[in-house]
Amino acid sequence: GPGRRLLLSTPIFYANGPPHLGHLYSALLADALHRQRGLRGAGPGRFSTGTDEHGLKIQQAAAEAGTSPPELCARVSALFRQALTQAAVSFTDFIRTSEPRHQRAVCHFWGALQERGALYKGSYEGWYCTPDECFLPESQLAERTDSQGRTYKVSSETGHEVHWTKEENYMFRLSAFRDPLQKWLRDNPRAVFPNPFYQRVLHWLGDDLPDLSVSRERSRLQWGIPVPGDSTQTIYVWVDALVNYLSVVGYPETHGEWWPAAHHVVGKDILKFHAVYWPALLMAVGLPPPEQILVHSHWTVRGQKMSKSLGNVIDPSACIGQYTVDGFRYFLLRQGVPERDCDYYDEKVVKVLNSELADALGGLLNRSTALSINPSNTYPYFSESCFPKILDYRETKALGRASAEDYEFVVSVASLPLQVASYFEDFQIYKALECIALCVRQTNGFFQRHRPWKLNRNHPAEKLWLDTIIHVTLECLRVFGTLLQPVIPCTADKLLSRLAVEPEERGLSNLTFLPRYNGKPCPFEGRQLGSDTGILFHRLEKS
Ligand code: ME8
Repeated sequence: GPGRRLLLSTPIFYANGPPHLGHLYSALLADALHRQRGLRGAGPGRFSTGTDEHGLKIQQAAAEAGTSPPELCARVSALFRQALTQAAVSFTDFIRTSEPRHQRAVCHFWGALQERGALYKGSYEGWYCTPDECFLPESQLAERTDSQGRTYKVSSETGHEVHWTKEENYMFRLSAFRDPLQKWLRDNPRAVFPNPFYQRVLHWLGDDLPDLSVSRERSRLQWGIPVPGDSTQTIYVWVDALVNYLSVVGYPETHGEWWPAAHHVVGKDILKFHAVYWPALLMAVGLPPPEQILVHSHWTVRGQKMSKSLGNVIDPSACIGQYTVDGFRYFLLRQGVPERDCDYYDEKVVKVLNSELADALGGLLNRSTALSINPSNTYPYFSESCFPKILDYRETKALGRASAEDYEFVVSVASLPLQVASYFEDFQIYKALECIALCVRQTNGFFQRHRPWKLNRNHPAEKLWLDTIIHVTLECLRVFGTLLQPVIPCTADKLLSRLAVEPEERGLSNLTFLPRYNGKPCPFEGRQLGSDTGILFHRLEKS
């Protein structure tokens, strides 16, 4: 409802390497949701992102780079901040897990776990996967053979090698939370979204849920937060990282204003951490689980997994240089489908952007605002005599000049705002964009089939119809521009400014399409249009 607070988050990204396409995709999904909420006037919202800076992975990356972990983290964290800012990701909070405010929150959280009896000290033995920073049960391992014929074990999910490891650890009583987790999910069928991921989590909870090792021996892992009161142990990086969602809202002091109104956007690779461990940890300290976990799949590049060794890692900054900020945002959100993996290749970007942004949307704006058909450069008047309101337009013989096809088209654009809102609600931004693209095509069809450039402005009856055609087209463009703001903020601004739509008229909650068709006044009629007649989106060269 209105006035509701909400915290939207991205994962915090490992500070062991520069940002890539996948990181940006997560951030863009969250950004589009956050911007859309703001435009809806949905209430105070925060949008957090940041970097995950502790753990063996970072320690090793620093050693490889011949530097110290703090130095590496400062450098990589700045790269993330820069990449996200460049991509117009409108985060309100950026957290680094090496910050004192976060360390304080983690220590407090640990204390709360201990106080409530959720931790015990145990000796732990098992297959440990360093790159994934977790112990894995036999059921999640696979055997591999290297070129020398040596067999070794890997995580079947990530393919990373595991080693038999034995150590004294603090253990978290995760097993005690199997029933509460199942109940939480049953009571909240949208807690993990989209549904296939919800099913996956339920399936996991059908199996045994062993206790979780939540600390590492300090001798093996120095780069991390020491266990309060036991300096021989370091807090497990995932406990440390997950608590970031509380430290951004000021845990342990001011989180109450925000928690549990949190929506976490995460990749499917870290679903278990967010949908099993995190809610259990929260329950263990007496806090409710987050409201929603929004899960997306992965991008591959020309059919292959992105990896440093394949040299196919896509650098967001280079793509933005090539396709512009809005171009790249549009492509990723238009083509990325949360439920399944998506494949990236440059030819596809060029094709989508040229056809949908440059030709269809840009072309429509260009043609409908051309001075040759609208010499006064004003928002023209709608004439009811040309386009009278008819509900049963399929039955009735057209009274004005509009055809049954035109009525169908107007009805479909009129339903667009609600449709788009519901797709955003369902984390299907690609579908929202697909609907908008379809309506843009229909509007082009409408404009084209009436050949307004053939109408004579000096002939009174033809002028009414000409102005009505342009009015309807500009109304469509106004709706598209308003709805596209969360995805392509800069292009939408250009479009809306060209249509003389004032900043306070750009909200989503009071968006009405073609009010004159419904007998309501249209505040835009007669208004002088914007003066920037530049190209909305430049066509890209085939790469
Ligand atoms: O896992 N396609 O950080 P991380 C789409 N620090 N998204 C991708 C992707 C791809 N190919 N590759 C990565 C971590 N991502 C932890 C998170 S949160 C408390 C701690 C995205 O740097 C996706 O969202 O490995 C994935 O979950 C995230 O980046 C992992 O980033």
